[in-house]
Amino acid sequence: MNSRRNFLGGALGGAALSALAGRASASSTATAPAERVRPTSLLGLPEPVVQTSADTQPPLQPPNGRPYRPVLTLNGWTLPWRMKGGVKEFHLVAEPVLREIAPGMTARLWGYNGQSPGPTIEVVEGDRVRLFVTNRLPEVTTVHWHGQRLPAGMDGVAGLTQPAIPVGQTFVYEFVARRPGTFMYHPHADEMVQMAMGMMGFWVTHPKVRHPHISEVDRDVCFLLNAYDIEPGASTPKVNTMLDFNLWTWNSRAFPGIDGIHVRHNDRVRIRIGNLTMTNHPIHIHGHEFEVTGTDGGPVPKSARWPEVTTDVAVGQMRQIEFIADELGDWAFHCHKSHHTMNAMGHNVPNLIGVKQDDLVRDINRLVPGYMAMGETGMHEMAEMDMDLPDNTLPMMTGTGPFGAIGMGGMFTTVKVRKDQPPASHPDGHKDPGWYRHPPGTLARSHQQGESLPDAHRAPTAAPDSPPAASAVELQVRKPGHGHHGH
Ligand SMILES: [Cu+2]
Repeated sequence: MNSRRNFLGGALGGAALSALAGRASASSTATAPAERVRPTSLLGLPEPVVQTSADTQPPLQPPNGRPYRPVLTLNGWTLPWRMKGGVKEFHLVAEPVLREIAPGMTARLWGYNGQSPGPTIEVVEGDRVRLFVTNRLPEVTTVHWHGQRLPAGMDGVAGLTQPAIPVGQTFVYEFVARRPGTFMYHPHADEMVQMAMGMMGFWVTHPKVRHPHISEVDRDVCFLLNAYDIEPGASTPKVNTMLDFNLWTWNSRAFPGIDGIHVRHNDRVRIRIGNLTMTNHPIHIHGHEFEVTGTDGGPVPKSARWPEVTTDVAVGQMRQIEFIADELGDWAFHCHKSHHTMNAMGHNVPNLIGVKQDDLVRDINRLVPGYMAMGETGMHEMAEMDMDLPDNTLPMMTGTGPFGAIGMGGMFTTVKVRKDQPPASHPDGHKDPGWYRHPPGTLARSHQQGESLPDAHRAPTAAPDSPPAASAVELQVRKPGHGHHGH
């Protein structure tokens, strides 16, 4: 999963990135934050820090101010600040960015400081925060600080609470982070376009002192849910799409581009999730139960929590879930809408289960180049074959595990629980431990011939043994990727 480390060495390297953002050549180091000098008009402001890598960066240990235990942003990073006269000063730069969605596909998005989503902002309850926002987009923008208590004039709604930030200008927001919790930021100016292009970021306010409803955890991970509509072969999202998105991402990454969550056995794990897509996402974990311990409204009192294995994160909501990782293994963690664990080209494919196709697909391909049909027995075989795809296009189902094709894309990753995983504070605390080694006798296996087998019982009204004849199935030929179906 780490082949993308060479991303900046490739064709879409620093030159393309800086040409897009209009600045000097990017750092050749993909794993370290690259700092650059800005034009003189920005002198006196905290130097903006730019991240050029889509890798998960180590948590930012606070160098000053009130202490806290930092979060890990999945395939993201935390924005450093400057302390000035007791105020935490951050500098966000809204700008076009190149974002690798997964190895093999890079999107032209809008974001902040070199990435979409923008960097996570971490502060402590009671901190006075000053945020400089420089607009390097081709149109006006604002930043709305979703969920915060603040003076109305700092709320970032263009036209309502402030004039929009003109192209090339810098605005200053300042307020006290009054309550601890899980928040996000995004524009409130041309927001349909700007959020469809990827403008959003995470915000965590840590508690100042121990809070009765906020547990101390061993791991604290966060990411945003986002969705894009990028035609196969293209790289810029269509911004007018309301329903028919084809790329379902966490922090603008699709599996297998989403890093795993690697934890130590019996760690208390908190995962914070925010939804800035146009639909809800039931987030599901395998092997464990969790509780929702907070929302963007604040921490949930312990008496109001209940156990779940799936929680719906509706549009514009944030959920923080917590569990004890007490089951060893590699556990799937994903959105439970099955279309959301697929990449582009997953729609408008006719259902041909039970239809003998033989050479039909090859024949149709002579008439309709790029035609692809669901397999006669289902679609799993598509996860296992190498198909000819347009450039810059992810396979619909992808990812390989120790037992073969995983057949997942989109909003999917794994939580790996290991006895020997280093603690989160260790430099290798998040490193991928590799695939789980199942103890003998704990793995589903093939039933051997000669072993006794119980009789299979059927309900008395069981369906007939054979599916309807092929002639009864209407065959429709459609080129994938074109059509108007929602899902
Ligand atoms: Cu979903």
